[in-house]
Amino acid sequence: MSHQIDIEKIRADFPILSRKVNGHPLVYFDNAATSQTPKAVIYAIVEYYEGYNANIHRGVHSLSQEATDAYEEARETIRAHFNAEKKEEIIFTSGTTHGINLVANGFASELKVGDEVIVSALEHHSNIVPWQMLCEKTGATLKVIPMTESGELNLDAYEELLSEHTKLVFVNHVSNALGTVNDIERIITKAHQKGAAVLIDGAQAAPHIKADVQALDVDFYVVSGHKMCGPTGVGVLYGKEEWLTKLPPYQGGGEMIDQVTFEKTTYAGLPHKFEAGTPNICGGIALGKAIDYLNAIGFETIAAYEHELLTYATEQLLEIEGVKIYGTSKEKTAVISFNIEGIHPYDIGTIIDKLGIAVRTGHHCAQPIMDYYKIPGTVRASFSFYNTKEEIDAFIQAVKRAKVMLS
Ligand code: 7TS
Repeated sequence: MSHQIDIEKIRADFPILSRKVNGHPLVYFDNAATSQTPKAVIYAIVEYYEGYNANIHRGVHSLSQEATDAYEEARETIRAHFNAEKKEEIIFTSGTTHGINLVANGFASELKVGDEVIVSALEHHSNIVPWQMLCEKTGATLKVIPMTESGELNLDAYEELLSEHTKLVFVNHVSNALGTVNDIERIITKAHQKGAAVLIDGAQAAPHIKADVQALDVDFYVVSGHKMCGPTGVGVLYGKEEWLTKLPPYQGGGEMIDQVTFEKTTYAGLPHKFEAGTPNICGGIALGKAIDYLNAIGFETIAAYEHELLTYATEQLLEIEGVKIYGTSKEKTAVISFNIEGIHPYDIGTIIDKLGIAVRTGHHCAQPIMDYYKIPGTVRASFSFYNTKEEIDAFIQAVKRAKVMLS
């Protein structure tokens, strides 16, 4: 019983799931792009703007105090969720992209010509481009962990890339395009043996896997709120205190200072040093509620149910002639990237949208993966714990129809 999910109850928490699209019940299979939002999170946003909207950390008045308390309570919820040792190690960002850029910017003063940084072949562009920019700025060299046909990383090759020149390794926990769960424990351990720091992009893991940053001993872990049932425009950077203390601030402005004169400014302590300006206060509070919501269901329950959906959908899809699935790693989240022989993914996505089914098509901001498979893109169906087997049946019927129409 521990893995049973009360699907009716859960679906009732998500008002959007009962709407129609193009005259058909919405089947939302684009969860890897953005998850849907439960009432608990929607109401937290409404309650904030109706009840205590005010700027934080600066007002003596009651509203400001209430908003500050709620925001800091959310930071504590996030700390506990990721098992960070200290609240100061939790930096609110606008999302994963912001978190990665913040760290990449900080490392500009850490790197020099001859240093090496390692990325993987499975990354989203937001975990590639900031590091390329960093290498351009510093003269450091970017090395790439190769991938295999099944969409996994070749970690033996990774170990050969590591050397005393390696300063930083950045890899995603879960690939957005293929769903591969990477062996980040091994990646982190091996990097640390060479004295390199590790940033894990947890954007795609956060809705499915509860990461324990202390057990992982990871240096940086970044996530986006909008992929884990929270709102858009808010995310989290976890960083070990020693690193966050060492790295320079990313942006200058209000709230990140200790003293300002025209001669010299001293910076505030953590986490404020990295939180210049008025943050997404409501977003942070709502993200805390989203994390509470996910934990109330339980990550083991979520993973077991989503795995059932993945297995069911994979079996059904492979029965359609001409279907090829990309990413067949044993450890996978509920993502299926596929093509049908001779048909462009965009055409499938467009036709099934007419039947109410939302999937993403294209390169999924992971062009190197598409280049590896020599394809322009895929159709990507990504499932969440609020999806059902009946929705998968509707999706399979729609794909079959699209195939007939496009063949
Ligand atoms: N890293 C990974 C692994 C991602 O999947 C994404 C977004 C990002 C970083 C960037 O996150 P953001 O919130 O800062 O934009 N991935 C996707 C996707 O797969 N489809 O749409 C967005």
